[in-house]
Amino acid sequence: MAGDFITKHAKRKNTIINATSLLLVVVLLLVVIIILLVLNVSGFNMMNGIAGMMGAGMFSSMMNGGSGGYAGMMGGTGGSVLNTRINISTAEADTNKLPSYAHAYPDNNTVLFTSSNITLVILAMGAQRAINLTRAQPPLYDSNSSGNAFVIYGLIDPTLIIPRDAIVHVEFINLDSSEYHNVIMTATGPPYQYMPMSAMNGIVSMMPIIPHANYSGGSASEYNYTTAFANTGTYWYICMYPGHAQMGMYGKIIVE
Ligand SMILES: [Cu+2]
Repeated sequence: MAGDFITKHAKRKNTIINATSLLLVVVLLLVVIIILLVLNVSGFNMMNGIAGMMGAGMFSSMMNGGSGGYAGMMGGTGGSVLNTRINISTAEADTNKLPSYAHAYPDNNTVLFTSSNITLVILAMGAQRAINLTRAQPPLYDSNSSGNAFVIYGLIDPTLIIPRDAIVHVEFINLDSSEYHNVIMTATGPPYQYMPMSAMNGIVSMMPIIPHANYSGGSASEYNYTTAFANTGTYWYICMYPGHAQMGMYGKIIVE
């Protein structure tokens, strides 16, 4: 009888200790979560943090498999590099350096490429900044001044005409002062949802979402990759950051 009592008492004491340590763990976890939230709110934009994680972690490692490149997996030529020390004024000047094999037609917002080896400089920024920089007009679907845009050889979200099987060296530079961007190429056209996952159907090339430029330091993030279109037809270049393609951050590619 006495033994039974001692065992019961010990068990009860154990339960109390277990409950106390569980409570301690929960409180500790809550404190950590609160600290993380406070850091997020004061330190940096939470969406950017999540998109950055999606970009650098999910897209890069899952899709690109490190340095091999998604284009390589898909039969393109692959290879990708992230450079975070591109000078902002150099990048702005690059958009007006039209290569000899590229012809820009502002009247119908089109850039025609006539080479089988193409360098495609793509800048990302706010739509109003794109207008100020190029003095060109965005397409109607991207004319909301609070939206975002691509600038390619002095035009805003132009239609690109590219020969089939041409090797396309994409030099993507994020010139935005506050938003993350990327550029992917896909056979799926608009409309796009807030999370533009439909673009994964017919995907041609993929890259991480990269950080905005640092204007006080004068530098921007650049990401280079190489791709190719094996079939003629209509494709699209779009930004995968949540909401951007939905608001018009995309353009058409005609492969012929
Ligand atoms: Cu974007």
